[in-house]
Amino acid sequence: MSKEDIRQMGLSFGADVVGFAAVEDYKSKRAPDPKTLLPGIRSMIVLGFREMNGQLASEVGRISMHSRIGQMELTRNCTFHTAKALEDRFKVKAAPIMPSYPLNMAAPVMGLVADVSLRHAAVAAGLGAFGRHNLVISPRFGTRILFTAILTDMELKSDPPVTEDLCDECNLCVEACPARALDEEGKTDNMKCLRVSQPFGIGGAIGYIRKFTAATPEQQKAMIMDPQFLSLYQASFIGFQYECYRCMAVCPVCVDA
Ligand code: B12
Repeated sequence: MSKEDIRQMGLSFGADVVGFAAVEDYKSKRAPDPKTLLPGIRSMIVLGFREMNGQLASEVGRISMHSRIGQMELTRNCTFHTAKALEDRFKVKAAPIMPSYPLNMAAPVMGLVADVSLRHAAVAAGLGAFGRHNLVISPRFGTRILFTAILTDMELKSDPPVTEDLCDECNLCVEACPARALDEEGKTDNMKCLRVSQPFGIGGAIGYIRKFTAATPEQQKAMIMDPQFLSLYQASFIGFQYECYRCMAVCPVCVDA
């Protein structure tokens, strides 16, 4: 089975781009050593899925989120089916890594460092390069791309890296960030980003529970009908729900629409 056959398999299940990284070329300072995740790991197959232009054109978080939910389903199905097809046909080990959760919620990482840093995996697999917004820019889809991966014991050589500097340092992402989370170069201020991008995330839930437990029974009655609580309830079954996509949306690299 050649890399080209595997690439075609990923594309046929719905990926827009597929790249390969030998495990030695994957370098994330903070994510764990991949050998602790899959014994005998030799390579990573990285899949990229373009984000919808309509999703990013809307200023309404819910409209963007409709697309993102579809996108998450596509990425999960495609990554799982590609991994399963590899195991079924070639007697190899293939462990799919989904786009976001589950994450290690224990301290000190508390959901902020994934088991596999998909941006570093994408860079190692020649699918893009980091930009000023600390996101990976693809030569084909710009910043409008999400990644998943498959860890495997197959021996696959890395695809050639993107050596071109794709970020034109226009600073639009920094200026457009409503949380000012990108002011410091090379670092995203996670807490600032989270407060704006996930108002109904875990931080919002903890704050609400604290307020609720300190409230009087009368106040509690009102709090159960509060839109903030109803949104938290909705997020509890939708999963991570982003209200902000600005750093992706304003990046002009490779955007035709
Ligand atoms: C936790 C998480 C978050 C957290 C923390 C982000 C963070 N700083 O790591 C929060 C909630 C804040 C977040 C926000 C967003 N996220 Co997020 N997130 C993740 C997740 C689940 C884990 C990231 C992780 O492990 N980080 C810890 C490690 C990687 O950090 P690190 O080694 O220290 O590297 C950091 C810096 O050192 C720096 N860096 C490292 N090397 C280099 C090299 C250069 C040259 C430069 C400039 C910088 C740089 O960039 C990193 C980020 O700060 C990944 C999925 C995954 N499994 O990877 C998605 C992921 C990174 N998120 C993604 C996206 C799209 C977003 C948002 C746009 C939200 C949205 N609406 O979707 C924002 C963007 C914020 C931003 N501009 O940084 C995409 C990025 C796709 C892409 N094209 O790069 C990912 C890969 C999800 C996916 N499946 O595609 N995210």
